Amino acid sequence: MTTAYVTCPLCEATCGLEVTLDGTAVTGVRGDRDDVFSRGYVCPKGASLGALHHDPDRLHTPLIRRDGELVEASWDEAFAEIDARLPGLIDAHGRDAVAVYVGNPVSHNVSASVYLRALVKALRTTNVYTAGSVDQIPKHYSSGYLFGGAMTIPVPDLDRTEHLLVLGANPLVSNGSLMTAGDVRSRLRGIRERGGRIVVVDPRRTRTAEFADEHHPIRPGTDALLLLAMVHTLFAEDLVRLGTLARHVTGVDEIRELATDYSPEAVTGATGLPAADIRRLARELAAADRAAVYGRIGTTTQEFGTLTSWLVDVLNVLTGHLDREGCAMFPLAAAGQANTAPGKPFRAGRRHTRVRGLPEVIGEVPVATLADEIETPGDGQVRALITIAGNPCLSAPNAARLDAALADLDFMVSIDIYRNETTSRADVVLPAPSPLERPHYDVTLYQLAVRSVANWTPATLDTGIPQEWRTLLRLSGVIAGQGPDADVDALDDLLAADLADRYGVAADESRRGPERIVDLMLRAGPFDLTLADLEAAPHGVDLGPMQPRVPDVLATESGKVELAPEAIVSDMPRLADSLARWSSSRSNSAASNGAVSNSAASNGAASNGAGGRASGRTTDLILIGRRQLSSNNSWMHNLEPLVRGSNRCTAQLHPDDANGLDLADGDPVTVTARTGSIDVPVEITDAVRPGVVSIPHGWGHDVAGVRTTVATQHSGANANVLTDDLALDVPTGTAALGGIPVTLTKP
Ligand SMILES: Nc1nc2c(c(=O)[nH]1)N[C@H]1C(S)=C(S)[C@@H](COP(=O)(O)OP(=O)(O)OC[C@H]3O[C@@H](n4cnc5c(=O)[nH]c(N)nc54)[C@H](O)[C@@H]3O)O[C@H]1N2
Ligand SMILES: Nc1nc2c(c(=O)[nH]1)N[C@H]1C(S)=C(S)[C@@H](COP(=O)(O)OP(=O)(O)OC[C@H]3O[C@@H](n4cnc5c(=O)[nH]c(N)nc54)[C@H](O)[C@@H]3O)O[C@H]1N2
Ligand code: SF4
Ligand SMILES: [Mo]
Repeated sequence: MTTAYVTCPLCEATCGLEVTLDGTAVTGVRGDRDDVFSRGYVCPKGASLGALHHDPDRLHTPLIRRDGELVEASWDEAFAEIDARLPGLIDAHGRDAVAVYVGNPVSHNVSASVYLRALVKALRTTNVYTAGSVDQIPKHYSSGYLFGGAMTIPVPDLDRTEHLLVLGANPLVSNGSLMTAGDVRSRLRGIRERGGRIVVVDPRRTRTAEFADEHHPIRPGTDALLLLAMVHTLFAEDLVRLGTLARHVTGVDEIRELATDYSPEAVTGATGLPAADIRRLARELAAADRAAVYGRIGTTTQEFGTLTSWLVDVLNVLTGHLDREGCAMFPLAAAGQANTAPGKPFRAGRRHTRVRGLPEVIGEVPVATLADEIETPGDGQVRALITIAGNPCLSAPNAARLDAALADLDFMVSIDIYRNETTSRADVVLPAPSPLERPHYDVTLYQLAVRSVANWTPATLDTGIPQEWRTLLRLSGVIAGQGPDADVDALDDLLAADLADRYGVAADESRRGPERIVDLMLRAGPFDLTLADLEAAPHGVDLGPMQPRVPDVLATESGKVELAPEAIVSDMPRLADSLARWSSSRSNSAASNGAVSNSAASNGAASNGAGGRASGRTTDLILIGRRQLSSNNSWMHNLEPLVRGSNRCTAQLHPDDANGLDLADGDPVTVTARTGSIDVPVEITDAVRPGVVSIPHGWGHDVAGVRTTVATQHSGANANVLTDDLALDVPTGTAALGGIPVTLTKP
């Protein structure tokens, strides 16, 4: 029997876990009570790391498509196949003919995230897509223009704050996002135990909302209006106090001007929140000494993702709650913190996509247009796709269209641990090691952590699957014309030398792969650590709470916080239009006699002008998503312990809306949107706001060709058949996955 201490790579919380093994069999996974950050916390997913490792459906051998079927092959055969097909395709059609899609787990995988750079560099394609464009890109964009760096994202100082205003986030289920906090539950409890307040704005009464002091069930997609009305109130009531930050901020007068028309009364109809409550939210935020406004997925994957993300921080600045203890602060990671050295000011839209002209942001383009780029002939048409740790057939908007488009590709390669809804479409599938088979250090997420911590995890097990960095370098070698057997170690030396040069430290030549890279990042980092220091500290190293970082952290042209950048403010007319449309649709609608809380009038549909309407056996509603404690986006449904009980794919519906359709709990219902329709059972609950239907994403596993036995038995339906590839946050092209108008029909 042995024990290993590992950092869980499954979500952003970076919990420390204690794994017990009998030889190579994992016999138990529990929270590591001595972990400096998570102090013993573990969630159902983390506890399933052993089950994941031993899942018989996990891939161990490459697959190659022969006569239409994926069959097992050796690594040499797989790379020979790639070498036979990919370089020729690039020669014939150019660099942009190959697209890359990078999925969420890459952010939690140092091997993949660092070495992906080599692949993208070798490819030199502009068609780089990531899960970021169905996630956090609006926050990179707003932070980039406000503070100068895409990773200069303020996070709430959870352990010291006394007032937390949460919009569109459910940390008690998601365990925190763009806010890395091991054991977020205890940290939130701490706020209340200190006598502080937690206020949640969410169309659904989530676990976090239930736990909070207050919940405001906002109409989806109207957060920017709420936040502007709060800004309006601050100016109207002379509550703007920048404090010591004042000399580092420009644009305050422009903000006052922009908020003029957005009084609480002006937005109350659209948001569904009483004007008196909006005023009170603004006053209480201003009055709190230590406070932070925080927004997540509900604020980024919506029609006004950029404006909302921006206004979250505008409020933090105007109330003096940026860069101060207990407020929204800039983290400092021990390794790789992107904003420690002065860089060029952030700029997006340096190029645009071929078909729809959507902007590049942080070197990526929106996955909402990947199908367009595959389907539309012409110079630069995407003919090959490489996916790494992604499942866009379940995670991207208008998923059915994307799935169909994949069949038009000339060649597709996937690196994954499963043969899933996306990788089953590939011509070559390359297995990646399970989380317990690879070393881990969370280079990405520690940059967003509420405390500076560092924890290194060596690989616990080895089943012979090559490390992902080796696979990525070998693939880079093929693309660089070095054939199927490139000297991976030589490529690794080059990459390490390049990084050592950039960071100004010498690489430790006794190490290689991610070990060497993390070591040099640590040594170049602000805490002067080495990998050996972390190897000697299996429960992690705590490096203290966040510290003020302004002005050094700012990298804008002016060197200040630029509160009203043109690249963001230019989206304001779209918001004004939506407010005007909402007001006119409401006054024209038969159901608009004042009541905003009944389902017929509360649909809002600000984006399409339709009034909420129940007629016969159909009703029009607004779709939002829902994260589930035992799900991990699309990919852990193959583990029996995680698909038991309440972890089901249902359409949550308010009793008023269910009554209108004469639906009982558990009845099947057909949900139809512009892009398609799905059948799901209804779950009647007053937790969702009237006029809103909530369906979780990541389900829909009954697809031919997959090898996920358990998931297929618990299939559920694919919510992204309903989300619309045309519904975008315009400045960034990020998909508006929430706020989609749908029709429910009782079959
Ligand atoms: N258990 C579990 N944990 C996860 C994941 C998982 O799948 N399962 N996924 C991980 C990933 S990839 C991410 S990005 C994070 C996300 O982390 P969170 O953002 O905290 O997760 P969600 O539960 O999606 O919370 C979004 C909330 O926004 C609300 N919402 C929807 N539309 C609107 C709107 O227009 N306005 C407002 N104010 N609210 C709205 C939803 O009702 C929902 O409660 O979670 C991570 N953690
Ligand atoms: N409707 C709706 N859609 C959404 C969302 C929503 O809230 N609502 N949320 C969006 C968000 S926030 C996100 S992040 C995306 C996620 O979208 P994706 O990243 O496209 O999908 P995942 O479900 O995370 O799939 C991850 C894949 O990586 C594989 N994998 C796991 N670990 C590894 C590894 O170490 N190496 C390799 N090579 N593969 C690995 C898994 O088997 C799985 O196939 O979904 C988005 N889609
Ligand atoms: S909360 Fe996240 S990091 Fe912690 S055990 Fe669960 S999945 Fe792993
Ligand atoms: Mo995400």
